[in-house]
Amino acid sequence: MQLLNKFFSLIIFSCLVQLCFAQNDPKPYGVIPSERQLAWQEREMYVIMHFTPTTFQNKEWGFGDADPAIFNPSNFNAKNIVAAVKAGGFKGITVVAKHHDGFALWPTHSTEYNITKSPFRNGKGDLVKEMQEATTQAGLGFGIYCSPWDRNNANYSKPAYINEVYYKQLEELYSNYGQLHTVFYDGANGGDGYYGGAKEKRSIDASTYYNYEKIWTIVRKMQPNASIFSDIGPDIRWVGNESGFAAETSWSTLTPISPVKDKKPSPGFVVEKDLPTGTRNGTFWTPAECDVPLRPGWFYHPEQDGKTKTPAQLLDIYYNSVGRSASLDLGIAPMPSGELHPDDIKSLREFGNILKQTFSLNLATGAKIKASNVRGKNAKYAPDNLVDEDRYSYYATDDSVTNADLVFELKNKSRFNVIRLRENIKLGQRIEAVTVDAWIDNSWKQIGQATSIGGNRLIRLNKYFESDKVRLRILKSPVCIALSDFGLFAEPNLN
Ligand code: FUL
Repeated sequence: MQLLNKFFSLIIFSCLVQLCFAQNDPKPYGVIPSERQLAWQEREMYVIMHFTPTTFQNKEWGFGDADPAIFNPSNFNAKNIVAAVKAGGFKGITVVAKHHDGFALWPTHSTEYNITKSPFRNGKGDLVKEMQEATTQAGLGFGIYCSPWDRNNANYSKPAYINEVYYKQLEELYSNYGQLHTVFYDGANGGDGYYGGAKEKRSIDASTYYNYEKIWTIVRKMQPNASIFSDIGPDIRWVGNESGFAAETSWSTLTPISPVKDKKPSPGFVVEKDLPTGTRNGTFWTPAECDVPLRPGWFYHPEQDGKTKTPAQLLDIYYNSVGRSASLDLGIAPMPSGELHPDDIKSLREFGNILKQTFSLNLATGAKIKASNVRGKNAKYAPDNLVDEDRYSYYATDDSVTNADLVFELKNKSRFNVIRLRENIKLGQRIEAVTVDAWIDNSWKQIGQATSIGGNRLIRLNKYFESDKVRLRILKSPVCIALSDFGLFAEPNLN
């Protein structure tokens, strides 16, 4: 009898455990983002500014021999540049403090080849500082790019350049320019250059020369909030092209593969074909950044006037970068006067206005939502979480349920052409396939579909649909669902 009692108690106890377990938060799936990466995901768009003596030579890659005297922008005003960027809706500015030509835009102690040798502000200028102050004042994040490749330095390719010049430059930049939200590490490495007058070709072993492990340690110590961008992360990966597009299926995780067995993958030394898609269930949380210039080149060239990307082209890029869980890092390039071209300012402003108009009203807000399953029937995981403004409150299913149907009865019949989905990525990237249907003429019609979701997925439809009922079908996920956002939006002026 006692044995039977014990047996029943055990059963009751295990049922209680199961009940409680069903109401616990889902376990994270795979690797998850750091706080720094969550902040990066929310930032979505920033710009990168290229402006050095190379601009005055009308080149894309300065050889490293330009006379500093040519760097003389008569109308440079950081506030004007920042205002144009802000009007575009961008939330940060990265300054190329030194490009491959080796010219430092700040008064560095590491090399003579710097802004104090130019006529800018009578040799007393610091362009990085001016940009940092204007950027911070406008409430935007500031970032820095200091090219590892230096075509001016006589010691490039020898340890002396790394130890006595490059690390020193990073330390100066990471200690004197406030809190950075991102730092950019470029993969372009070695080749011909001026190299202190040697004018020759120099090559380096990209997997070992810079000792990136040491560089990451410097960044983490001096700028703990800065997301590190490079071909392989560690925080943000290059998307593998400069056209501004992530792959249709773009995972936020990556397992970087070395092109040579027994050598470590590094910036400039990685199998690039995996970068647009990332790696499903990859070893690291390393989402993509899409870097693409506003004009054809990263630097200003007068012959490219008239070729500034139009607001429509920028929107296309936006939906294929930010809309695929990546970030958009748009290149801006002042003219030799130090100003942005009026076409560039106009395009940025119009792009920003369209985004503002599109996303200011979520037509799914206030919808009545029915879900095929709610985790533990617990209000904490109810589908209402999908239409609040919180990126991390979420709808979840029971552990055993890996697909779901959600029907949204909209407050009003609505016309829309953009669908937004976000997972609660604090629990990893889970979903692999969804479809979206609209109730039209008394039946469900499929209007959209997507694969990877992650921190932000925008499905831009090829026309407007009008309905008062929309259905989201989550078709494939290796584990239970943890979706945080569902939105419906209408772009203005689409034919
Ligand atoms: C590239 C560089 O080689 C380009 O000149 C530019 O700076 C771009 C952002 O990164 O790899």
